[in-house]
This record gives sequence, structure tokens and C-alpha cells, in this order.
Amino acid sequence: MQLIGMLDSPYVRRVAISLQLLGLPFEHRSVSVFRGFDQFRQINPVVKAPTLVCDDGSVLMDSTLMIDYAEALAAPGRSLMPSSLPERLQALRVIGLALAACEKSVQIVYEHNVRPPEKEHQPWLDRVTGQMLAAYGALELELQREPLLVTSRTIGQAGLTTAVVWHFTQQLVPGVVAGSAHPAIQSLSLKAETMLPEFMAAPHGEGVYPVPV
Ligand SMILES: N[C@@H](CCC(=O)N[C@@H](CS)C(=O)NCC(=O)O)C(=O)O
Repeated sequence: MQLIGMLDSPYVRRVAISLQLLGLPFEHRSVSVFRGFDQFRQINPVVKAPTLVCDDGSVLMDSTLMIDYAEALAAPGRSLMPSSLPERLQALRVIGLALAACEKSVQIVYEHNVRPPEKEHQPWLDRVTGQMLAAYGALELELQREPLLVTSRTIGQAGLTTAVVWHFTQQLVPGVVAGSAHPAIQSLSLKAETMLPEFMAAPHGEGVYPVPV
């Protein structure tokens, strides 16, 4: 299996970390959707990161769908999702909030980095910033209500996606979502980034997995 896309994408990162935690080997190709557009297009004409090239040549898009496939490929009994219905519902609620915060963070980044400054649209920035803050506010409440344990065995999809997304927002949209107002998310992210080998082998940035520690 080949995972295509840079680890500065939170979506690429959540797949890289999920594959490791599920015990699935993969090759990582760090191709940029911007600087490497033409190279990316050879692999996937839609140019979406992440792209997963499966062993039979099938090309998947969208991190959540790749993780769904990875869950099906994993050894029996190995999963990043809880099996009991109430816990699964809680995990889905947390993942949904984290992915919404992620999408809004990416929209802010694109508004600043892709659009020429004179074409930036402040009402849109205000709207997506408010949505991002709402998602993080609700996510913090969920984690305070149901704290997540940060070990490779226990973090699960809800914890890993929250940790990856928070780190991305702090790196790319600094100073907007205060760590002091989100202590549960901040602590989860810090522990995951500094203690879990699966995060350290796929750190945010330009590296190629497995990045030596
Ligand atoms: N919902 C998608 C979002 C993926 C996404 O937006 N990826 C960005 C990089 S972070 C991308 O491909 N941007 C280039 C583009 O959309 O043209 C997922 O979960 O994989």
C-alpha cells in the first residue's frame, strides 16, 4: 500500500497514524498537492491528499474512507473504534467535531495562503473562524466529560484524530484557539505527539514516514 501526500496535511497524518496503530505496513510518498501538482496528478488526477494506492492498484480518496478500508484489512479483533454502541456513538461524535475543526482550519489556511491578499474575504474568514471555535469548544466539553487515555493501545480513532487536528491548527492558525481554554485537548495532543511512537514516526511537516526520532 502506498500513502501519497505530505505529513503537513492532518488528513494524511491521521491515515499514517491509523495504519501504524492497526499494524498495516505502507510506503509513504511525500508529494505536495501544490508544489508537486503534476507529479500528484500522475498518481491521482483529482490531486487530493491523502491518496491511498491499494495493493490491487485501486486508488482511494478521503481519509475517513481509507481508515474504513484499513479497519477491514486489520487482523481480527484489531480496531481503533469501540465495539459497544454507546462508546462508538461517543467516538463518532468526537471524530465529527475534530474533522469539522480540521476543515475550518484548512479553510482559514487556504484563505490566507492560496488567495491573493487583496481578494481575502473577511466575512468568510469570520464565519469559518467562528465555526472552528464552536467545534473546538464542543470537543473540549466532550473530552472533559469522557477523558481519553493516551497510549498506543487505547488512544483510538477519536483520540488520534483530535490530537492530530489540534496540532495542525496550532501550527497553521496560531494564536486563534487558546490552549488555556482547551486544556483537555491540549494535554491529549501534547502527550500523543511526545509519547506515542506512531505520532513521532509521522510528525507534522515535510518528512517521509518513518521519520527517524
Ligand atoms: N475530506 C478529505 C479532505 C482532504 C483534503 O482537503 N486534503 C487537502 C490537503 S490537507 C487537499 O487535498 N487539498 C488540495 C485540494 O483540495 O485541491 C479527507 O478526509 O481526506
